[in-house]
Amino acid sequence: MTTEIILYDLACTKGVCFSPYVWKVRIMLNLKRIPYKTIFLEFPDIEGSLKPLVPPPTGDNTRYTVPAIQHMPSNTYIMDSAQIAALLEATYPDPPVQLTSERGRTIEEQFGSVVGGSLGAMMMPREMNILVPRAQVHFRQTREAYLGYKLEELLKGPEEEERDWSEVSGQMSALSELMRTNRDDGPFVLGSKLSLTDFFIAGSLQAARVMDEGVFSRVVAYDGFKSVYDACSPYMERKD
Ligand SMILES: N[C@@H](CCC(=O)N[C@@H](CS)C(=O)NCC(=O)O)C(=O)O
Repeated sequence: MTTEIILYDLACTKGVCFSPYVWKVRIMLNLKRIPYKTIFLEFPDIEGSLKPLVPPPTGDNTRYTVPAIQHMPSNTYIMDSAQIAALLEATYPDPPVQLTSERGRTIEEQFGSVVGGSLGAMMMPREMNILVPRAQVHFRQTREAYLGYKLEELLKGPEEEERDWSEVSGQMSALSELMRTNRDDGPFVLGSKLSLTDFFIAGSLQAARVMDEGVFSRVVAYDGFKSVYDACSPYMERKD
């Protein structure tokens, strides 16, 4: 089969996709059976590799980021998961994926607020562990610049982490319930309809799984998360 898409992904020492944003696109490619090849980029190589290829970041996006794709038939290069998803949906409409929805937006916002707090902080030092040394240097410099303190300060002992998990349990349960609103129609957040929100949630869980199986197990203990992850699993078999 002729390659239709080149997918620029984020490298890690395990040689598999772990970025939730790239997973959004990769699940679409796997689901729609679009022939693609992956180019994994280390963090410090993203800007240098993409700058000559894709239009500069606009609006809220100020950085060069993965995912980016080359759509070979039209020789189009684009960056940003939402824009890529829109191109894929317009070009390969079968099977259909709902790109946006009111419920999806609410879920992504609430998920963002949990991950933006203690859970995200918990993952950052774990992410360092799956990067090659020069990517670790880049990760540390960029993250410490916006955090304003050393990454080591995020490292917590098991008891403190336990406390963080119990602090977010109310939010996680509420989010899980929200994801199961349409449970009678099917396993996805919109019931039987697949949407980009499912792919972002499943991709985020897969990211956690690559970094720390224990964190993954804690999140799939919530029904809503498990339902979406399991339903997307057939489209996550190809990881590279
Ligand atoms: N809004 C972007 C965000 C993508 C994003 O943040 N990607 C991260 C990897 S998970 C990245 O490329 N970061 C580059 C860096 O931190 O230098 C999208 O949805 O595509």
